[in-house]
Amino acid sequence: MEKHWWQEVVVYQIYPRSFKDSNGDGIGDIGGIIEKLDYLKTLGIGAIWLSPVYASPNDDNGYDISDYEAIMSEFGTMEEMEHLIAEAKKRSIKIVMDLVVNHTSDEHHWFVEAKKSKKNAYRDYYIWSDPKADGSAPNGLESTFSGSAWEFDESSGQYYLHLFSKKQPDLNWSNEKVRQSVYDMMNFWIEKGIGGFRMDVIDLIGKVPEELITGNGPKLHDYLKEMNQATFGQHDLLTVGETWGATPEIAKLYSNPNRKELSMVFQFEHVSLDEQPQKSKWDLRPLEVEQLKKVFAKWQTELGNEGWNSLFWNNHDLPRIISRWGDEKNYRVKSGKLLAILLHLLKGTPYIYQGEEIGMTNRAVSTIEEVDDIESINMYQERLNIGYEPAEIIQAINVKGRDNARTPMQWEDSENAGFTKGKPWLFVNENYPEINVAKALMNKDSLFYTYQKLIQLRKDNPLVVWGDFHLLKTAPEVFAYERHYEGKTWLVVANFTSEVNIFHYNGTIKEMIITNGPEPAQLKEVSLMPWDAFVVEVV
Ligand code: TEU
Ligand code: CA
Repeated sequence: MEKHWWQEVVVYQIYPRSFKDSNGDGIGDIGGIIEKLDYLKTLGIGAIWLSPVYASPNDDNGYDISDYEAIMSEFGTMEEMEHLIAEAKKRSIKIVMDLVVNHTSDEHHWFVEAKKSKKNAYRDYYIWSDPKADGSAPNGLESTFSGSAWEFDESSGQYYLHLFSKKQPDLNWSNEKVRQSVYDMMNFWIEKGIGGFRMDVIDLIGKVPEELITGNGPKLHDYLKEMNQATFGQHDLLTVGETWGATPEIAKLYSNPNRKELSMVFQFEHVSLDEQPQKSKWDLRPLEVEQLKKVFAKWQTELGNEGWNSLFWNNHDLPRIISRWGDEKNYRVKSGKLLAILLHLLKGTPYIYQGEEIGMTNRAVSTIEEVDDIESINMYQERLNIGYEPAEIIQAINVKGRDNARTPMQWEDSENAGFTKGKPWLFVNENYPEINVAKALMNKDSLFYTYQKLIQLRKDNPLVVWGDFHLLKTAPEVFAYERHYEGKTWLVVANFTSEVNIFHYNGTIKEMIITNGPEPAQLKEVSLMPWDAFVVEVV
């Protein structure tokens, strides 16, 4: 298998609105990112996935794009964007752009035109349908952000499709002109020297709404092959598809190098394990570590040489992992280190979400007025209408709501965590005097340095990138596996609980690689304290 740079790096995701404000308006911006490039260089990452920075009315914080070739004025200018790409490059960091092409904003000029009349040249850029005989929506498709996925347009008497908010009309990918327009736009960015694309809900572009098919439609992979040929195929770019519905079989369709589609996909099977099956993300159940092991092992082994994994705990849509599956109260740093070690020793490209490297946590709200995220706000209204208690809904938002990940980055213990000199657009987590970058950098035992060391291990040891994975049979809450490469074996042991466990292994320690505390003298019988994690080379 041919080797690529994107298999060897660690990627850092920036949510620009919340990263660093450079001009005091309370909103993170490109200038702020440039200021912090040296920090990211110190961490050791090789690429930044930048959540959308394009012109947008911000109905969904930039995931509703009104001009793909312009920068959101709150974030800066195209010159600054080019400057960011250049400054990152000086530090050997590539910029991976978010590509949101399942839908545009309703304020994109394509949609403004399309709405004008049924005969408009852009009408067919979107998905329109006549009402049913009684005037109701064409069918029962639902929006991820609650309610029907169809919105009635008075002036033309037709409905348009929006799988997200009604300000995010879905593009019609069966229209060749839509596809060509998207490819032209992608080439515009490739020419600017970017490192790749993270493709927002890319599994939806092959939808067949009249058959109620949204994900994994029949033409999906034809479109991706065509896109590859027309855009990034000739350049060695990182392309990662966001694919909520992927199984390992499906992931191979996207990422098998022979098929010339994408580098890899984000799969979400592991992050759905604390949700009740067949229900929504808001309906919770406890995580079983046994299941987590099973899911990771499946993905680690089944892709083989016919695909590539992406590895992540967090992103801008998910709650903070330490609050979710670690022990925030009693073992914040230690459980954070375990989660980092466990994930970064797996095979695939790891992604760090801003603030994860210092162990940022969820921030609870008490009322819906404190919430910014459209998904949470719409769900609140929907559940109120069907009789849920407000307190119950707020509880679900505090556990799973997207704002948990979007509170401003905590840089220092000065006011507003050093994120802004103005009024932050979203509340700063009150724990910033304790949890912040400045403090982490001063403490050699901080979580930050565990992440830094894990990134360095990946650079220094081909085993971390290329080694095979083998899950070990252990106590249910002990997650242990081996990596094998060219005659070497590394053993990874993680006690994924606040309880004590015993671990047995047939082999001897050759070298200590990394630990969050314990340095076992032998492996025959190891007493694992809460959240102990270590990696050793064994013989
Ligand atoms: O997310 C896709 C998506 O389906 C999410 O809304 C997800 O279902 C939900 O947050 C579960 O936690 C992508 C982007 O990552 C998200 O930020 C956008 O809102 C969405 O697409 C629409 O562009
Ligand atoms: Ca700003």
